Amino acid sequence: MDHKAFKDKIADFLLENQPEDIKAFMNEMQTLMSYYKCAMHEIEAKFKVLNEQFSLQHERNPIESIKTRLKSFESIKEKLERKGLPLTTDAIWNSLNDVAGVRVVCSFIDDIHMLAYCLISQDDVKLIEIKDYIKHPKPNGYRSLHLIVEVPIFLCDDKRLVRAEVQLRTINMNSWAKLEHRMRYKKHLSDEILAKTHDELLECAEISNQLDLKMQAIRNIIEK
Ligand code: 0O2
Repeated sequence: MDHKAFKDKIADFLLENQPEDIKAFMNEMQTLMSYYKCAMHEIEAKFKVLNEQFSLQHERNPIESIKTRLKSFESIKEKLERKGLPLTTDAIWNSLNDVAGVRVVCSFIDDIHMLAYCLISQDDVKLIEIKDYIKHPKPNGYRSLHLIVEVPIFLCDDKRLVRAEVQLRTINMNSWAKLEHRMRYKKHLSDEILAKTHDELLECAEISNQLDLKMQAIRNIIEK
């Protein structure tokens, strides 16, 4: 979405609501976003601990990088609209699981499943949903392991259970997804361009997967 379209969306939102409602909504949003931010940091810290422990035991780091992101207001609004839900903090809290996102990029495919298992085995982490786009890649070739998890965050006088989406991928899956995201994902491209690029991108995803499988096989030989 370009800058103008985004401004128009915000303007629509302001027109549809009374000033006092907007103020209350903005305050609630701020609180909600702070909960999501805390959950993201909790999960990031858990992965950092796992990486550290693994490097002590096995002298290598399974994690290449960890990125956290909060879903933008525009993207939250768009997703609620797509699901036919109102733009309220209740709808966000009850129906969106990916406002807080943590992306973990791993060296090898096996590390993805090992790290996912270590995370969801922790007794303060509740697994809500798994989408295994590695076992079942999307038709365009997209691969990643997605987990929706719920973690507690501890406030001064309260505790909240917050949901977040964790995406685990290899370096190769991440490179493909980043480029595909930049070029094609959610872009309003013509059917002709979509058809023309579909097979090429799928082929790139297959080549990238071959590379992951070969690297994993080499590592297995070395570690035996
Ligand atoms: P962005 O811009 O990355 O934040 P659901 O939550 O179940 O209602 P959703 O949101 O489609 O449905 O969930 P899914 O399938 O788990 O995908 C969520 C995220 O995975 C996306 O976030 C992307 O980050 C990534 N993703 C999924 N499919 C693709 C794909 O084909 N290509 C690329 N590059 N990334 C993909 P967002 O919020 O849609 O987008």
